[in-house]
Amino acid sequence: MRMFSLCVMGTLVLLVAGPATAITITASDVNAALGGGTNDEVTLMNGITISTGPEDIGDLRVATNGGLMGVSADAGFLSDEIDSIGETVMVSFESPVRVTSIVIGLFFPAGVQMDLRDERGIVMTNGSACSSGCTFSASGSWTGQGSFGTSDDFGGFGEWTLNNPFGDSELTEMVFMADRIGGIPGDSRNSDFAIVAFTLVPEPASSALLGLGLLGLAVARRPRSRTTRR
Ligand SMILES: [Ca+2]
Ligand SMILES: [Ca+2]
Repeated sequence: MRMFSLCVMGTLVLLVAGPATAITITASDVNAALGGGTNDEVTLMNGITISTGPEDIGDLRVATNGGLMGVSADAGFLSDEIDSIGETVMVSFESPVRVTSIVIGLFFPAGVQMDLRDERGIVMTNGSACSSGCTFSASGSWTGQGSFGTSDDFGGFGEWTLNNPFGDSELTEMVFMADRIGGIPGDSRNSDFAIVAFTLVPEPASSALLGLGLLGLAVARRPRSRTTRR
């Protein structure tokens, strides 16, 4: 056990000293943390927390639809999408990060999958880029930075990728919600989507702090004195 702890600590020391590497969180990771069930908040590796956000309508749920696994909130018309009834999904980071990509699913233009309109979503950040909300639409438009597009022509169940969505902005929070197009809440043909994955790069300072935090955790978890053992 002691040797194992030393190995873990050695790895963490390397992590502190090494360059920041990209971390990708998938819906599968969230599902594993949820134990395949539902909850209003779940904490993943590296101090990343996903919750139902300030609105707290419904619980987090990970569902597979058309082969695509996505994070949703389970209230509203569809339990496998973030509905436009005010459901939100919030991703929080312990320390500032730069988000390099976000993959959105079940996001269709008008005429596909019974959607009457191009679906539209909103992401808000506490960084400067989208603090007042950036919109992404199944017409392919995006009001943030970087690029937004799909390569599967909706065969992959409406999978879209936002690349470099917030530029160089550092943030500790992203809040996703569906836009109430036409003001019709709860209409499945209005706007709803799921979060398939996102990739982030810890900022250098936070990367070091993160490593130190984990190091502290490893030290705290070292085997206690055996004097109490009978
Ligand atoms: Ca829902
Ligand atoms: Ca949808």
